[in-house]
Amino acid sequence: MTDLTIVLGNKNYSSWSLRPWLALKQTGAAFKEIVIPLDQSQTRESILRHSPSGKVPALIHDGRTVWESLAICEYLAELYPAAGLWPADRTARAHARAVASEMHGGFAPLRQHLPVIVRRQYPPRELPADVQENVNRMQAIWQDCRKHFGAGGPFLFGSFTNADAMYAPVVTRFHTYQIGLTEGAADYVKAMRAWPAMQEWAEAARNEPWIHSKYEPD
Ligand SMILES: N[C@@H](CCC(=O)N[C@@H](CS)C(=O)NCC(=O)O)C(=O)O
Repeated sequence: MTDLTIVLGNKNYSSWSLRPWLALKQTGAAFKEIVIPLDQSQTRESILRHSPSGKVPALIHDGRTVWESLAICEYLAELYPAAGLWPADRTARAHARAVASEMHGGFAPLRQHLPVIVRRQYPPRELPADVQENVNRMQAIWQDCRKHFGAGGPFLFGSFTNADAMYAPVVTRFHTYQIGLTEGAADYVKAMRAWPAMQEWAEAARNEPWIHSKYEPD
């Protein structure tokens, strides 16, 4: 039997952990989880026991370690080709990889200004211009993917792929901060939040004991 363990930050706050965890769920494989609470005195030491970068997530498969969320998603796509973690069509696949990389390397203003807090919802507020620009670009990406490649289902490329996994923490942020969205983007957020794996993650986040005042001040 395949020996798979994913090392994660706590689910309420760890945006990067959600991505490969969703991809792993999509493979249908059995796996173990190690959850390390973020921002505690022993966090770094605990993560370094599993991940050479000192960051989560990391995947441990048959004794080898893969770190960096996008690298883990790529690895899972290779390990489980039947899971369809990248679209089968080459053009769609190139597009999916581009939007996944754009997410992995970009959108710093949004990531800084709107931290992931899965279990909370806050009243809408005005966004700084650079954050609003990120929101607009993300909605444009989603609309473009849905229009050209999304006919087969509710996700960016029809069925669930690594591109959806990469944007999943944005979906939770848009919900948490009640960001005003176009109809198409709102539909996508709804479909993603209804996805059983997303619901399972949200439920686990709700039940976590750790509360960091840095993220949840009230
Ligand atoms: N580029 C990395 C980012 C990973 C990352 O920043 N993870 C955060 C948690 S969401 C972390 O490990 N923080 C712990 C720390 O910095 O001590 C990836 O894609 O996996």
